[in-house]
Amino acid sequence: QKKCRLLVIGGGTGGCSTAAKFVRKLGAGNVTLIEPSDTHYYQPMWTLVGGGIKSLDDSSRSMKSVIPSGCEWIKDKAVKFDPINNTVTTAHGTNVQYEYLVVAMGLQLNYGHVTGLLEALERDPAVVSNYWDKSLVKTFPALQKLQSGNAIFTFPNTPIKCAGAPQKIMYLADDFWRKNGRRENINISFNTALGVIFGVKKYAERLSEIVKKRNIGVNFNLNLIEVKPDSKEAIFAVTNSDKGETKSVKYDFLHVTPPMSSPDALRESTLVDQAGYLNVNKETLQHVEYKNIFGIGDCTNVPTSKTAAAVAAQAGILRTNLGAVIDGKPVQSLYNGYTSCPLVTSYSKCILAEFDFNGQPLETFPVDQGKERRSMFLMKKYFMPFLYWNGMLKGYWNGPGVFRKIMRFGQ
Ligand code: FAD
Ligand code: UQ1
Repeated sequence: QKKCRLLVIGGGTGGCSTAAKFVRKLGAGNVTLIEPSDTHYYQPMWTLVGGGIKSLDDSSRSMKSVIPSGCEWIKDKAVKFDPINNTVTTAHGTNVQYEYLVVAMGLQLNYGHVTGLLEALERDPAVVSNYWDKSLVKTFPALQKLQSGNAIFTFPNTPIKCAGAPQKIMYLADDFWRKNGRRENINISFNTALGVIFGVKKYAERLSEIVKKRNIGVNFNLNLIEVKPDSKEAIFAVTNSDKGETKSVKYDFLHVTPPMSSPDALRESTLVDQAGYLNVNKETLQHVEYKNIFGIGDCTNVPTSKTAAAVAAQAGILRTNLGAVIDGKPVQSLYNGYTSCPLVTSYSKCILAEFDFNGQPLETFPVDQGKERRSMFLMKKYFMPFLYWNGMLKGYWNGPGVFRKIMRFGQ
């Protein structure tokens, strides 16, 4: 049995930022973090790794180096939550008792929910996925190898992290194959379980123009359910048909975005809503039932697009509100749903989507960010990683809200 004032579950984007902020508030020795991995990845870089612009190494640091000093790290998995007795149990049987708990467990990738997919990822070099370090390293070699045929990119029927990523890699692939003179021999299609190309109207309109101009086929309401590497077939369920219709497509290249869910250990706890996500107040990030528990990032039921940019904005809200609870004051800082998705559209351009809970654009810069811009690409490639490692993980970055207010002053 261990005891601490604040316990953080998960050493990803949200967990490290939170731990850094609260080691400063509570002092060394008062914050404990549970995280099983040795490596911390800057996942937003994975689109660029898939495109061969950066390496997997560029996106990683040792977990030890990103957990703030003064924070105790238990290198283990949380498996049981007992919010009545304020205790979390790990896989190796350690019980940790806390005064305050922050849950930042991210999303679980369910590759196994698509029949044959794990096997295909293992033995077919043409089946790749940017969402998992193991399969991400296959993406660029497969882009280089493909000379002709059908290239398929999928989007599943569950919430996912970075909803733009399934198509960002498609735009990089399109640009890559054009530059290498092969594009005429390759058919590109985006097969998505959704009925729209992007959830925010402004950016969806721009992306629709782009796919049209680049001769990329978009097929809505198709959910990948099976991959057959022997016959090179991808089987999709037609989601708007009630007759159980399926559609089989031959692939020569297949980029899969897997179905995702809240992690099993969290889903099986009493802390979640019906869909299995941590049940928090979307504006204060405080658990709806247990006032000493807060949530941040992808594992919560906060109804905004799941990104590191959203986590940045949430980190500021969480710092204020959990800080208030610790000090015996009321919670009052309210999250507007800010999230951002840098939609990489080629090897030199990016549309920087930024929006709120209502899908209203909330753009930082005083220019039309719906346009493909080189400046935004450079920011994504060079500035964001710097900001992430040196600002965000150290607890100093709460998103660009302040800058937006300054730069758009008077508009
Ligand atoms: P994570 O950072 O995923 O961290 C969760 C942590 O919890 C992990 O370290 C995990 O090991 C740990 N954990 C899980 N289960 C347990 C357990 N039982 N016990 C203890 N620990 C546990 N965001 C952007 O803002 N911009 C982008 O351009 C962008 N592009 C992306 C592209 C790709 C390909 C991917 C995969 C993601 C992208 N994202 C992007 C999304 C971004 O990476 C996530 O939204 C962000 O990392 C979420 O932070 P988090 O703390 O909620 O979860
Ligand atoms: C952001 O804050 C963030 O988290 C560090 C990202 O994740 C990598 C982003 O992609 C973006 C776009 C932001 C927003 C920041 C600015 C300066 C617009």
